[in-house]
Amino acid sequence: MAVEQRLKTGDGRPAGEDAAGSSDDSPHPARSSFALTEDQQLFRRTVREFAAREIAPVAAEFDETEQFPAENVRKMADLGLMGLTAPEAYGGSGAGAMEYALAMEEIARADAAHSTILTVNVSLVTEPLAKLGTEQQRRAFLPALCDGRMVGAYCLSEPSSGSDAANMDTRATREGDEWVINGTKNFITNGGVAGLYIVYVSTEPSQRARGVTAFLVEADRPGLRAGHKESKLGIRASPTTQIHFENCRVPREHVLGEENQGFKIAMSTLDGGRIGIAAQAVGIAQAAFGAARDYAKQRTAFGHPIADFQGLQWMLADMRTRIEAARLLTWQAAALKDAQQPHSQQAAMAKLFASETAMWVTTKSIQIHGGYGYMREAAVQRYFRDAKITEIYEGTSEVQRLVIARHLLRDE
Ligand code: COS
Repeated sequence: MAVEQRLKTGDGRPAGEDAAGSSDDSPHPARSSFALTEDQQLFRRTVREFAAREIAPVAAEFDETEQFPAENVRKMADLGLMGLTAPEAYGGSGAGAMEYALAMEEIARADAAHSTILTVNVSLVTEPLAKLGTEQQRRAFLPALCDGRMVGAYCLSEPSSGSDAANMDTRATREGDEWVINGTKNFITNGGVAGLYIVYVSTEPSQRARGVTAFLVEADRPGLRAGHKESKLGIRASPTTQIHFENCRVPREHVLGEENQGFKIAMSTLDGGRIGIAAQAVGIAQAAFGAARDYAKQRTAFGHPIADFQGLQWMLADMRTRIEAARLLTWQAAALKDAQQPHSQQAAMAKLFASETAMWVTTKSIQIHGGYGYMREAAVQRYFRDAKITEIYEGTSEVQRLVIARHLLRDE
């Protein structure tokens, strides 16, 4: 509650709104400084302390058992994180994308799986609901999504379509005032534990991307069924399942936004989500860097701490430099979003660079740990496994490059 209170009593200005000046070097200049405000520093410290106290000590155990950390999700909600960017009128904390990036980094630094549960709830569910939902839809779902009574899930991918998201087989047909959904969604984070699913469905198949509609579907609606939980390489405390729809009837009032505009909703939602994944990757990389630095200072070889050797020093220097660059790209994308400027390309750049940084840094961190880093009891092997997904979900690195290339060829 303390954080929520502080967020609400802050100056209320989204982080990007103090943006000033511009640089000829960037197609989308947002701000001239990335110094955090006092409120943001306090917020970051509070989330860091919370994550170190409540999440880090249990991260390995939840990874091992693959259990959903329900109690910690409620604690994140009590802190105002589950509804971090949702309006206060619906139980949210009313914060901006910058605070969201700070929170994602700190939670991911303690445990990436917790941050995955968080990012889906915030970016992929509460944000489009708050932005496009009717008053009735917001009142029905946002308070419970913000206070931890339920988590949300985002259903876009299918067994035969991931990167080519518009190529979906799940169909909805109109019957009177209802839509009837049939099909299967794949790799759904929070699957089986979510209370609300935002489901992207083809309603005009011949129109491809222009014939997709977004639906709000409650977990207990007849015809919706979660499949078996996937066993994954990393982020194992975050459940991933298929979601099956078998003649699942949904009232017309559960359409989110306009009919046949769902693909744009899905894509613009991912623009925000990719900032969250970038921040998550920075958090994982930061954790791996910290572990490597501490180990290098205490491990001796040839009569010295290994940190005395220049080869290691250069590795640590490169790790720190890449992390800092990834963080700044992430903050730039967040600041653009807060300033309500286009941020699709910058979010893609941030996710691309931060996820590849996380993979690179976690690999180097294991190298610095030597054989100890390869052992299951070493935290760094979990960071390495968790990092990989950031190059894949919410758009692979190849899709991020495609998005960036389309923008630079079209806009410049
Ligand atoms: N915001 C708003 N609208 C967008 C948009 C965005 N970021 N990106 C695309 N659109 C719109 C386009 O403007 C176009 O609208 P019109 O039909 O009015 O022209 C429509 O959406 C279709 O866009 P496009 O032609 O670019 O679609 P493509 O089928 O070529 O797909 C990619 C583009 C590959 C970028 C998209 O499918 C994608 O992001 N795939 C990855 C999906 C993903 O991240 N999956 C992970 C799921 S969560 S784990």
